[in-house]
Amino acid sequence: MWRLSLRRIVIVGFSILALAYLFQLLSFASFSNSSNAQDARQNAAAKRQLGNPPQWFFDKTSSPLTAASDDQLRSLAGLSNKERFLGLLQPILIPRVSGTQGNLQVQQFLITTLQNLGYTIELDKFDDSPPAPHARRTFTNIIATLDPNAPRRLVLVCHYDSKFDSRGEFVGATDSAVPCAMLLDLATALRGRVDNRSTKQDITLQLLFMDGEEAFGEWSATDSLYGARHLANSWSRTRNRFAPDVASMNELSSMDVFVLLDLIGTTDTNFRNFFSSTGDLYNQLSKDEDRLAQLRLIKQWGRLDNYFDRGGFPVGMIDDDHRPFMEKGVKIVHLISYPFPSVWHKYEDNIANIHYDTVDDINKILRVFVCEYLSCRF
Ligand code: 1BN
Ligand code: ZN
Repeated sequence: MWRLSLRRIVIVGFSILALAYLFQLLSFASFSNSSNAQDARQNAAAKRQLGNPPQWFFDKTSSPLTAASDDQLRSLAGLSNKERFLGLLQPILIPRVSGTQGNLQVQQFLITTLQNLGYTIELDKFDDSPPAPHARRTFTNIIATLDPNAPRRLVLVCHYDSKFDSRGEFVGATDSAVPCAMLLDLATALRGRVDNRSTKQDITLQLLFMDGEEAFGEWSATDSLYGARHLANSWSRTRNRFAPDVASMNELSSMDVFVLLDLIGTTDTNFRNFFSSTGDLYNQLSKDEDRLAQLRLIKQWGRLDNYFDRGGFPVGMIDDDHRPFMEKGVKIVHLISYPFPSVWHKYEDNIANIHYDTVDDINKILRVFVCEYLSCRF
């Protein structure tokens, strides 16, 4: 009698458990079905509202970061070459005020170097008038794209003009000859690893060399950011070439993120997170710094802290070439040293105050970040 009821209890118990499991499976399936169906309905509504953008436009919402392995970090760090970097910096390190012969000379150097690296070049040329007594002049933004047939772009940016000074001697090493040389160095070091679009996504590398960032007199809305204002306006008015039938999409829709480098190269280089919308990317840069430091692949010479401040919360914004793009909805990472280097807008912002080991550390961090974003070949 006792044995029988025990068997019954066991059978009934198992049956209850099996039923409960079955019920859970069924309810989960119907829940995920209904949430999938809900997602699909919402996506379809968003698509209709935007005029049916292509899939790559929706893929942009998640950053395609794949962590590099330790061996990959070693291999990327090993691509540094001091002579190569200085060879790329030296031709830029001359007075190059917009509309002058020096500016034209640097333009030609950038274009030739990038063409030799396999980039497709577009020039955004326009005339504008700085305040008197400065004459009306031509400004030229240089757009270099690795694979012009890829619809999405990881965009790295510097300004190649230098600030006007009455002596005609200011060379702006940190502002922004070094950042521009860093972009050329990155393109050289990663040649053959990011030949064309990423293997995982429809995404490529685009480098922007902006003209007319500097004010000729006092920094103001009309006397500054000549190139950035023109290019952001022009791209916001141009239908996206990868979605020509979608009225809501313009050339800016192809930018995953606009990463601006400025005021880099002295020992007092420090970055901060200015934008919560790109906090994940800033954190990745900061993680890359940590991993390179742990593997002793960067020097962090004489520093008590990291290059990438871990303060957590974003601090107020600094006006720069990103603003016209940001105001049109482009996501921004602003890699500008803050506080500004002590040589900022002084004649001492020259090669004597550039610290190669600092620049090289940041070159390595950027190389790793770009490879993680674009899934480099190794
Ligand atoms: C950066 C380098 N800037 C100029 N040269 C931008 C800037 C704008 C810096 C306003 C300080 C104030
Ligand atoms: Zn400046």
